[in-house]
Amino acid sequence: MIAIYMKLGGMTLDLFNEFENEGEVRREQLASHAFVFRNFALSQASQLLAAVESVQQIAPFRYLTTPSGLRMSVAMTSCGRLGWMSDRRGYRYAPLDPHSDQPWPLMPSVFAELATAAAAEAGFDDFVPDACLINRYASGARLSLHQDKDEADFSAPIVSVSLGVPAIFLFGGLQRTDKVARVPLFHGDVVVWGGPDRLRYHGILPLKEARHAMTGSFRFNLTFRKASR
Ligand code: MD3
Ligand code: FE
Repeated sequence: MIAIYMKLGGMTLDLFNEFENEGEVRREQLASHAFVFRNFALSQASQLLAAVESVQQIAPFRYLTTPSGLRMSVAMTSCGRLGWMSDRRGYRYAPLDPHSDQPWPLMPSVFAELATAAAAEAGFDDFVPDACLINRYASGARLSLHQDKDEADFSAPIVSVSLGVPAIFLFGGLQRTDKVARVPLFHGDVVVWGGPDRLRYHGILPLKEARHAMTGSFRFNLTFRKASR
């Protein structure tokens, strides 16, 4: 195996790996309009991680505070026209990064193209995201059960890309108390959900201590949304 790694901002990038394209794309259906595409992003993983690195140079990862005043364990940043925000005043999308008072970094074309292709694979044509939230999980970081409902338009799907250390994703129903399924998400997996499944409760269990050759101890998740109409 030939692999060349480079350290950049604490993240290890895989510059050349002849087995990078290993793993065939497999489709798993979670619900009528929710799919996991295993390995869908695998061949692009090093380009995606390089793009994460360039976004975080301009808009660094930060720990947001929930409206109730709790610090989230997942570090976040955004790119695209709108970025997701949380503070004492609530959850919302905003065009400026509050850390710089500048627009969020442009959405890298490798991000936008992957999101559009994955949505089409799930039957959602012409998905053009205007917001990409980048979540960074260190060991122990978690996302408790929630719905994604800060967007102006629920008719567009959501696309999520998992990179690095695997995680267990909780897939629930339309009520918080509905039974949840546990679905492992691995490096290169892409999840697409929309239509009647758009408002399902979901979350991520605390990340296990582990290492991935391309991300070290981290898991990154890219979530693509259409936040405005
Ligand atoms: C929702 N992120 O940022 S996306 C979020 O892995 C968020 O960082 C998680 O939830 C993460 O808001 C999970 C994966 C996902 C997959 C399937 C779903 C979310 C889903 C199905 C229905 C609803
Ligand atoms: Fe979510």
